[in-house]
Amino acid sequence: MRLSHYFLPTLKENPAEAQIVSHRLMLRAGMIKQASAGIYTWLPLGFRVLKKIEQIVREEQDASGAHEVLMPTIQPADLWRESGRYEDYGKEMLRITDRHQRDMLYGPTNEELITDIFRHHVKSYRDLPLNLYHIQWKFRDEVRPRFGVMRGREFYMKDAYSFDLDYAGAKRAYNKMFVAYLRTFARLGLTAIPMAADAGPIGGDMSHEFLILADTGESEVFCHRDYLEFDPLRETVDYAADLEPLFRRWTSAYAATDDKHDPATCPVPAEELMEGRGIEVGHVFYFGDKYSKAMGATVAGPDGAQVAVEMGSYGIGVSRLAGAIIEAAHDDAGIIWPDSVAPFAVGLINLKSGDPACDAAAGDLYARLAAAGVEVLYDDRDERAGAKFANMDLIGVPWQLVVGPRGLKQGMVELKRRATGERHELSADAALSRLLG
Ligand code: 5CA
Repeated sequence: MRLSHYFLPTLKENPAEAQIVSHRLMLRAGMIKQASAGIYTWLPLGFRVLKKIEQIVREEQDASGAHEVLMPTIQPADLWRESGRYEDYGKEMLRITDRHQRDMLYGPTNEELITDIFRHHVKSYRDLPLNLYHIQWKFRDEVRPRFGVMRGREFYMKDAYSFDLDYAGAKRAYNKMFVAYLRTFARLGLTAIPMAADAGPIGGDMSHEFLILADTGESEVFCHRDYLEFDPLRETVDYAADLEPLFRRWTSAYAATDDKHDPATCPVPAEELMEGRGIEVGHVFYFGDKYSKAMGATVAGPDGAQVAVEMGSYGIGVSRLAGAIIEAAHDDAGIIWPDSVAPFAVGLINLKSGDPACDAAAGDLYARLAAAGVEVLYDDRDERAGAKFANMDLIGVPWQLVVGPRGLKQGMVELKRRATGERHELSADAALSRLLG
């Protein structure tokens, strides 16, 4: 992508309305634009990141055996009357009346809709286990939308719903999602800590939230240092195997949010306890037959008797993750994207656009990287070098490849790693093989 042809409306000044660093940087880097409180447009750079996050989430859901569907954003109120949540959900639910005076709503979550799909199509235990997920916009009319995409009113969520015949099956489904979550967050460059949690308006008997540590997190967390050493990507996972040992291992160390933490009973000695703030990026729930019973989602069991299925639901805040990753990875100059979600892999800077030698060398590098399938943002604008460097640092592209007249005379270009600031002067060919290798 040539920057001269792109739409990257960066801001020089810090926007006054942004209280936390991720919100500030997302606005400054031209990733998002507020449409109304807690409702955002994703501009081209932000949209690229959102899609990358979504794709990693999708790959790990697929690997765990879940099947993707796409449910609508607008749901009929009657389904929620069946579960009893239509009144309970309160003011967070955006209620809509259509032209026929039918009560509709913009879905804040999809337990009812998916249970309706299930009861319509699945009649026998032989069709279980089943896990269906989708990645869709949700609306919750939050009292205090804030922190940009971190607590929005409209937000993008992956939610999965599992159906099993009995508790043992439901726990297997829960474990699969649990492991898939740890892998997902690790691939996004995050250390996510699973913590036993309350089920809130989703309801149920077992629940874990996944938090990443960041100073601007909304909850206070306490956990054993060991969590920082865990590496969910170290081993490959066989989803057909019993994952209970893995689940136990990952929940064996102490972790608690402030509502559950009691210094008097905490088993971890002070020197091994980490105390900080956390951002909730995922939440998993097991709630048994709460919805299946209320909505008549039963299957014929092996003995022919009707059984209300055991369910769980599993959410990941896809749009929140864009902000959360920035909270975890930035410096004074801007964002530092992990390679896995970076909007571009390489930022190519031409220090003297219009100079025939620079244009030819940068143009050649651009073409060769593009031919190799590398996503490059080529700053070919007629701008000062300082402005180009600052811009590339701000938007956080992992590698910067700099072509300037002085270096070219020696046959050299410069390669800089955004995360470490490490720079190397090398030939264009050597730079290419570093980037392609
Ligand atoms: N039905 C269940 C699981 S599918 C559910 O809705 N769970 S949730 O309420 O915990 O939401 C799932 C995830 O969505 C949260 O972990 C969080 O990462 C994200 N999320 C929730 N509310 C917001 C919000 N207002 N803005 C951005 N992300 C949010």
